[in-house]
Amino acid sequence: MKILVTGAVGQIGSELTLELRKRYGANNVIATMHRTPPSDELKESGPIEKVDVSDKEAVRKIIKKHKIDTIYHLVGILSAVGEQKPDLAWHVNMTGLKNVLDLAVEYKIKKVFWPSSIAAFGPTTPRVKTPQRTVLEPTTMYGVTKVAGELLCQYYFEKYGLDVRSLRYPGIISWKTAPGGGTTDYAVAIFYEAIEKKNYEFFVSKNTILPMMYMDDAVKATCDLMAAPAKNISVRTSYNLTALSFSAEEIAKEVQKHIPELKVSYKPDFRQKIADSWPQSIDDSQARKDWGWKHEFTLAKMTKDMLDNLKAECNKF
Ligand code: AKB
Repeated sequence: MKILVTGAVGQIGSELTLELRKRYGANNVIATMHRTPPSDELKESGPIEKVDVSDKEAVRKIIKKHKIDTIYHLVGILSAVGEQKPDLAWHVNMTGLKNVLDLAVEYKIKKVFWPSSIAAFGPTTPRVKTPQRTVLEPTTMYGVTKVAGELLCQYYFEKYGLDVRSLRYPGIISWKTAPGGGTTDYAVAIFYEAIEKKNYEFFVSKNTILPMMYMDDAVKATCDLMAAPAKNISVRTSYNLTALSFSAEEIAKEVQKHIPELKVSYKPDFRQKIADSWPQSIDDSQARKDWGWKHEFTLAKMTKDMLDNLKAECNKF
């Protein structure tokens, strides 16, 4: 197997790439990035290349050079940045995906993974236990690119038989690489600020509830989906996926069990409107039925693991 990972320096890419190198051999996983420099761990653990995914010929060169047969296309502009730079979000998210899908057909790539998000849903979607098949009327540019991307993936599967698989990730919480420009970022930022400043100001209200997941579970879900037999994959747009749902106040209280001095306040900004347009909880029973999805991390277990790892990182310096 020769795997190409685009966006390998991002929040999910930085951890998924290392897991893929562990599973399939370091030299078989080509990590690519555009402007952000790779971490030492990524650079030293296997091959890396620089590429702008909106440049189709540049992506083609890498596919040919490394005889790629599997692609994890993770590059994407997230919701908050997407609202500030909608043209950029459309360009990166849509042109990048279309290039990858076209090249995948041309070079007979065996499997493609592409992440969708809870951002594919909007204010007209049922917000509690959101079903797999439901109204998709997002009000962010990021969400628009996710719905269009999901339909494009399904189209390439139906028309060309391309084995493309996708997950609608909830907010992902992790300690290795901070997320960049999302609405769910507060659920990560609170951990950093709790350790460094003992003070955190949420940019959403305390009652804001969103679906979330720890990175270990997100990486496991991605690997499990990609390893599942094609006959089990009944959803070719994108699978609903979830682990936890909690309010901003609930995560603050959980962190305060470990750091009682932590003070929190709430000052909602433009991201509140985005959060309010997304579901509070997700029905992911189709993923659980089709390919055996099962999450492991509870809010308590995740909080402890996050704090242990972040504190250990801080002690290194
Ligand atoms: C964001 O907040 O934009 C992302 C997402 C839910 O897709 N974390």
